[in-house]
Amino acid sequence: MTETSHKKPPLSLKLCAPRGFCAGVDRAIQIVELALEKYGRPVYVRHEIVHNKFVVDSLRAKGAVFVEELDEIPQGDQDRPVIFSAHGVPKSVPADAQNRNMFYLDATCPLVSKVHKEAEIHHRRDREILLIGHKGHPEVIGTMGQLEDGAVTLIETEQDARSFQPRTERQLAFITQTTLSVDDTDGIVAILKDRFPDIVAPHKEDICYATTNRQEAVKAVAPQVEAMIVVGAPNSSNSQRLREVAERSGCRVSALVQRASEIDWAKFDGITSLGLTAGASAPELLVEEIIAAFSERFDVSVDIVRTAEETIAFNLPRELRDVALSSASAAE
Ligand code: 0CM
Ligand code: SF4
Repeated sequence: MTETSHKKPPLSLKLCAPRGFCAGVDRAIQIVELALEKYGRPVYVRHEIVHNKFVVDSLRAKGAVFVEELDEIPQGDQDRPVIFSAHGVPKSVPADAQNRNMFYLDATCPLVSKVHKEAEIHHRRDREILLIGHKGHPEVIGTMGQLEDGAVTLIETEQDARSFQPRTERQLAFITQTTLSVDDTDGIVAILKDRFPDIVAPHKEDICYATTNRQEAVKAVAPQVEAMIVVGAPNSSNSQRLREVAERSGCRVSALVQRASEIDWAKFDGITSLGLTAGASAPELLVEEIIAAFSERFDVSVDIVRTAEETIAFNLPRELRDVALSSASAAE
């Protein structure tokens, strides 16, 4: 065999930054880890703590038990802690936990809780509330569940915004899911504002900083590359949106993969440039795994394309601060 036949084709890999874990995911995972450290195993978690199988499997191996509803927790374990996922829960869930005398920790992202509070304020001010979001997503179920059934109308599409008829004479207000497409949401909001100029908007965007920053980074990279890989799970809303943004920004191939083993190599045959990012719930380890898999087939050169700096961090729940402090000082 000649030397040239061994040569791998060159690949310019543009790594989006920011990518991967956000402050809310970091906090949620820490809550499970610290709860295991403080209370021992098992610790129950209602719903995937974040939408990532690798994260969930790692925590399961440490003693976390994942359930979808509180009534799946066996009678004998009702004294064990239960943690609510980063996506938030309807008001009925903590109420149910209290009725069962369960000890719970809330890992709802503070930026999701902020939207819950907006819903309550609008309701108190007697406004009719619209929620822009995706039906059936746990965050949407949680946000709608802050108020009684029927108090919030879900708007999923521009068509919904066009056909929506207020049910009351009350002033309108809208809130949104935190992980939406910035562009799609702008389109829906423009229609609502056009039809209802007095509609009350969030003071500060409900789409979170992490969602916005990761979409911006993909927009910067996508026009420079033939293909984009987003590391993330199919049930991760923010990861799905990144894949769409890449596709709409002109990438010929735009794939969402959980692990390197899911890559459909035929799609990447002959490419010379690739963009790579990760949803807010995808660990950096999995990004490294993808780079290693490409490096086996291509002569990869990596450039980082940074469009924002992120410094935000959230406080842990009071109950876990002591154990957080002692594990931090043990690590020093
Ligand atoms: O909301 P989404 O489906 O994007 O959740 P995720 O677990 O993938 O990301 C973090 C969050 C939240 C809320
Ligand atoms: Fe919070 Fe945004 Fe991260 Fe969701 S994606 S956990 S809302 S910071």
